[in-house]
Amino acid sequence: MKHTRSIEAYEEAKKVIPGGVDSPVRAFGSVGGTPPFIDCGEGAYLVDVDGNRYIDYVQSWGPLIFGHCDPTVEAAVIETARKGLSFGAPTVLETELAEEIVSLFESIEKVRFVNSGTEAVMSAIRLARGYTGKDDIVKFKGCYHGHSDSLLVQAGSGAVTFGSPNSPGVPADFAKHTLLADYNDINSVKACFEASSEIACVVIEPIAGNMGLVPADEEFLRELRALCDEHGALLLFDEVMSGFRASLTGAQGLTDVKPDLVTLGKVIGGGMPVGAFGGRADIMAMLSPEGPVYQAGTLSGNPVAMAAGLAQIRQLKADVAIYDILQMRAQRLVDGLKSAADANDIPLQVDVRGSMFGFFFNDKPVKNFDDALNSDTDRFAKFHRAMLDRGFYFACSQFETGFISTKINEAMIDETIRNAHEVMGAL
Ligand code: KE4
Repeated sequence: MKHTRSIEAYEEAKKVIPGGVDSPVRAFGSVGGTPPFIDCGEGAYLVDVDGNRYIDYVQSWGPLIFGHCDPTVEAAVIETARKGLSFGAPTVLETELAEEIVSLFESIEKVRFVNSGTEAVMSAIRLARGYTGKDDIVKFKGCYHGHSDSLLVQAGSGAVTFGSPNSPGVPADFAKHTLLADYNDINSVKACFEASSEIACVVIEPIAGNMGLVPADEEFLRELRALCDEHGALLLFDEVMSGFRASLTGAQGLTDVKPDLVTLGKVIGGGMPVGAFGGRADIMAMLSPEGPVYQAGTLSGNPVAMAAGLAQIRQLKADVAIYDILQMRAQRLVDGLKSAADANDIPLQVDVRGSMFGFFFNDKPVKNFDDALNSDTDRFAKFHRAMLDRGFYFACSQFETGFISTKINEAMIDETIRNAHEVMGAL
């Protein structure tokens, strides 16, 4: 593959954009090499500025469940854009998308739209703090909830559960209100509740997708629910990634545990900038202008973005069997990767949840972030680069999740597996 134009584009970008990218993971820092600059998408494919075509297993990190340039989504965007791009005033499109979400998520009685997953989680946490009158929150090591200050924290030293900043610019006074627990470890959550009587909410990805794919154990979620009830803390499911990806009703559709608040994003925007937070009506009633908790946004509920999200959600609702097909294809892919690894004595852990898939170059099952960190990231980087050079675009980090879109068919998956066998042989 030739990458002349991407290399040039990257140099130009770095002159005016920090790191040449508008989101750090796109710089390929953990896999090396020049990130392909994309010219266009075509169904299952990405096409870069050098004309190289890739089967896209990232789909903009989850939003594009129908692949690129889906005709239904595209038509909705064009038709809506022709009526105006933004009004800063209410439109019925916002109500329509809110009604779709409320009708699907039992735990969401009311919902508000924002412009990103970060904004959704940041706002939901402020709402939880406002509703409970408490300042502390609990998050899990390895879970990512966007880049708002309270969530850019890491575990303090030793057994200390209180957070310390993991980025310059986050005041220690903010970070100390965030307590860290270990995913799938209820005792570490109990330790947080022993360390603080001021916990407003526990925020969790019920299917973690930002340390690689690591689902929460059902029993763990049940115990988490009980602990929150016991201590008067709210349970916030961050389903920005798993919502409409793990099932039509996200991770909630796969467990009987119901959260108090939910955040959504990605698929509900159809590729346009949309996030959302919602939950129990009594909690959402605290939000301005009804209640005292302030939250706002110039482009929140943007009509073009709403139209794109509606076009995706309505297609999904109209044909729920899509999820069985996506899950079967995800399973076909990871089973193929596993057989390729086994044939070359390479330890590989694989997992699937709906249209989400993950694989770790690791000889043990991955249940939390410490396990994930034991993965062979060098081997992952070699695999990623070799597959990219053969036209297969996987997430550019061991600590990310892959996705299947409706445009990725079995022949494409089998082609991917054939190439993986050759690549694994050279690892
Ligand atoms: P955004 O602000 O990036 O729209 O959403 C933040 C967010 C919140 N919650 C979860 C569970 C998420 O996965 C995300 C964002 N996901 C990453 C992909 N792992 C976005 C990719 C990027 O940072 O460029």
